[in-house]
Order: sequence, then C-alpha cells, then structure tokens
Amino acid sequence: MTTIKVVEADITTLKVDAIVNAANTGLRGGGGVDGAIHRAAGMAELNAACAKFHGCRTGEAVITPGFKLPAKYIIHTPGPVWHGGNHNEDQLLANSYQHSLELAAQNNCRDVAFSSISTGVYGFPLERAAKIAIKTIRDFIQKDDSLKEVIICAFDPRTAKAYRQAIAE
Ligand code: AR6
Repeated sequence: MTTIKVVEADITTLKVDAIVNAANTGLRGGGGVDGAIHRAAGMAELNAACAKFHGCRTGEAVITPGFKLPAKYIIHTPGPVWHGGNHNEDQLLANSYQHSLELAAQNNCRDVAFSSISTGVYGFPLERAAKIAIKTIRDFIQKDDSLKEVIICAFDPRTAKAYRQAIAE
C-alpha cells in the first residue's frame, strides 16, 4: 500500500528517491522552488542535464539525477500557468502529477516528494490545485502500488493545510 503525507519543509533537504520540481518549459531554472533546487543541486551540472531535453511541454515531465541533493533524482514538470480556468488548466495540472508519478515508478523510486506545482508564480488557485493533485495521486496508486510513499512538500502552513484538507475529503 502507498501512503500519502504532507510535510512542511524545504524540498531540497528531503532524503527521498525523487523530488518533483515546479519547472518551466525551457527547463532553464528560475525562481521559487525551481531556483532553490537548481542552486542546491549544483547549477552547472543540473543545467547541463536539463539542456539535453531541449525543453519540456506543460504537463509532461523529465528526470535528471539529483546531483548534490540528498534526493537521488529530480523530476521536472512544468505545470500550467493559470489563465482563469478555461484553458485546460485542470487537466494539464493532473497531467503533471500523472507523468511525474509514472517517471518515479519507472525509475524504481520507493518515495517521491512533490512541490506544490503551479500554485506559486503560475497562480493556480491553491485549494483547487490540491484537490486535483490528491485525486491524481490516489488514482495512480490504486493501479500501481510500487511506490511506498508519496509526499507533498509544502513550504508554508497555508499550502500544507490545503493539501491536508484535500486528503481528508
Ligand atoms: N521547497 C518547497 N517548496 C517551495 C520552495 C522550497 N525550497 N520554494 C518555494 N516553494 P513556484 P510555480 C513553493 O512559484 O507556481 C519558477 O520560476 C512555493 O511557496 O516555485 O509552478 C519556474 O522556473 C509554492 O507553494 O512554482 C517557473 O517559471 C510552490 O513551491 C515558475 O516559477 C510552487 O511555487 C513555476 O511556477
């Protein structure tokens, strides 16, 4: 059985098989959690590894080593930018979680920690994003129980609360 849990932490400190980065389609690093991950993993190595993909579409995901991080892998997924909700944002966000979980399972990960994809500068409403994330994770782990634990790594109490609430519903 796979468990889902919420932790409040800096994702770059987590010793898990994979962490999931809220990336951009250029995979060139940026601000927010993406910037923190690139700095902690080692800019030069991670940028070189990311460059090999020539970008990544919204809702898709790619995997690189974790380099200097305690995590073995980094899964990079560009979530959707919120444009009001009528631009396929919900499906694209679900795709980000789905494809990241698929990559984690394909790489024999036992545990994977997600950042709160799209809910920072991309502006996706937090409660709505949390519901989509938890539903997608639950649907996935029902069919594939190779992961032992899926962690949502929140950086602030409001984010942690939203995902805890989505789990409780
Ligand atoms: N550990 C865990 N979560 C964090 C950390 C951290 N060290 N730092 C920030 N967060 P965002 P997005 C949280 O904006 O909305 C970047 O520039 C943050 O509080 O990082 O998907 C990319 O390059 C928020 O809850 O991601 C893209 O251009 C969550 O991570 C763009 O931002 C996501 O916020 C992606 O925007």
